[in-house]
Amino acid sequence: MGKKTVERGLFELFERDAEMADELVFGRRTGADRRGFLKGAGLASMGAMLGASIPFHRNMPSGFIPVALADVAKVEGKDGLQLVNDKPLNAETPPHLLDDAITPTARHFIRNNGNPPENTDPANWTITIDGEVEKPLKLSIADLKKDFDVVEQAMVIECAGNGRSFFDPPVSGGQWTYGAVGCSKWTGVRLADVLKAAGVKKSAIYTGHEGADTHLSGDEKKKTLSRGLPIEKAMDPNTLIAFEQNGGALHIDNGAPVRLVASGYPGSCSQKWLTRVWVRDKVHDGAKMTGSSYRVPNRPVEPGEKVEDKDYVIIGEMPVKSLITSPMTRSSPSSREIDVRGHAWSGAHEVVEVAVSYDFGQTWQKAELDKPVNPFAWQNWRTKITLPQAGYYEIWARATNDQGVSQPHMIVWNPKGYLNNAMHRVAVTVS
Ligand SMILES: Nc1nc2c(c(=O)[nH]1)N[C@H]1C(S)=C(S)[C@@H](COP(=O)(O)O)O[C@H]1N2
Ligand SMILES: [Mo]
Repeated sequence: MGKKTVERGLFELFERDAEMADELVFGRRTGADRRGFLKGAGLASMGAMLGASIPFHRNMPSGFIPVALADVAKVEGKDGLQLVNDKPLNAETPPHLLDDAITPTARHFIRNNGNPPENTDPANWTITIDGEVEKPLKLSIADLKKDFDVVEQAMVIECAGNGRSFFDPPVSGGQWTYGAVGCSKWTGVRLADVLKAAGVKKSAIYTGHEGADTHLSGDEKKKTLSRGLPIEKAMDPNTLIAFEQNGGALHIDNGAPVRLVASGYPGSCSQKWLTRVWVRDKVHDGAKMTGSSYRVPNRPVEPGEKVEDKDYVIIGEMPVKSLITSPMTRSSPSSREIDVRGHAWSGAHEVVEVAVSYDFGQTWQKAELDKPVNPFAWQNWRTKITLPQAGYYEIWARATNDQGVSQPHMIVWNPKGYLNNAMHRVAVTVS
């Protein structure tokens, strides 16, 4: 951690966290068209809209939009998502709207790096499988359905940058709070079955994925994002080529008509608008595979410290995490007996315990925890707490996985703001 951060101590970090969460839910909601203006707005105009000066404005990355001025994203087929960025479209789901066991399509977050393709007619779509294979394939969606086992499973997709807005000092990139995560039901075929049909050569060690989205600049030669998977993860029977979301079509911004779902890895590995799986004999080097993209230093670093390229590692499995979806933060439940519930997940591992605290971590109460409905689904949990007297409380949740690994109190700072799995905290007042 940076010196400054350590000196400020635990509670100051926490305070910022709680404030940002509160503003996310209760912040002023302005018209979507103000957003473009906001991105270019000077300090004085932002201050005027907030009704206050911004003492720490020097810590705000360029293009940063104060969460108190965030908008509800007006996207057809989506419900209540908060806009994180408009170009490319990034929108997250406030925790209390993620209460369902399975995330409805309308509430699945959106993380686009470019513009979705214009023509997404499933009848004309093809996916090419080539590279280190015996027999390259070109498959339509009808071919996928006809030639391979069709399976359906609930799986978590979480952006590696979820929680980035809580980094201190701040880092550039989408200022996600809690809601760049969802667990929809995905129907499709196993990527492994398709790769086996193509005949994976011994030389294969990685996949490289391509999608039909276009670069924001309009330059057709530029790729938005092309990530890949270690061959073992690509061959995992739970890695799917999915053509249905919750029993219907995929939402256009979730990759219609067809996408990869490689749950347990950063969301970026789940290529949307999938057109090609290129099997490679080296680690894929497509757009956002190198540099500091989806990579973290192999050791804790000071903010601002220079990290050599060889000291970066590609993010693999995502960490253990949980979310409190009820009560909603900064609410005032009518009783001191409160039903607390949410979800927990941990890469490829099972969560074995979720505990809840309402006394700032002094004591913990175990929640009732469901088994995952299938591998890579999040696990629902619930418990009832009885707050001892009137006043302000924070409800904290902490998940522990089957390796004995729990969520931390604090973020391990890294240059791009990835992998924040600090405990979720929700504020309530009771009388
Ligand atoms: N083709 C393509 N696939 C993509 C992306 C993208 O910009 N283009 N974004 C990735 C990232 S960074 C994430 S976190 C997930 C988000 O999936 P969602 O938008 O369906 O929630 O999609 C991934 N797949
Ligand atoms: Mo992401």
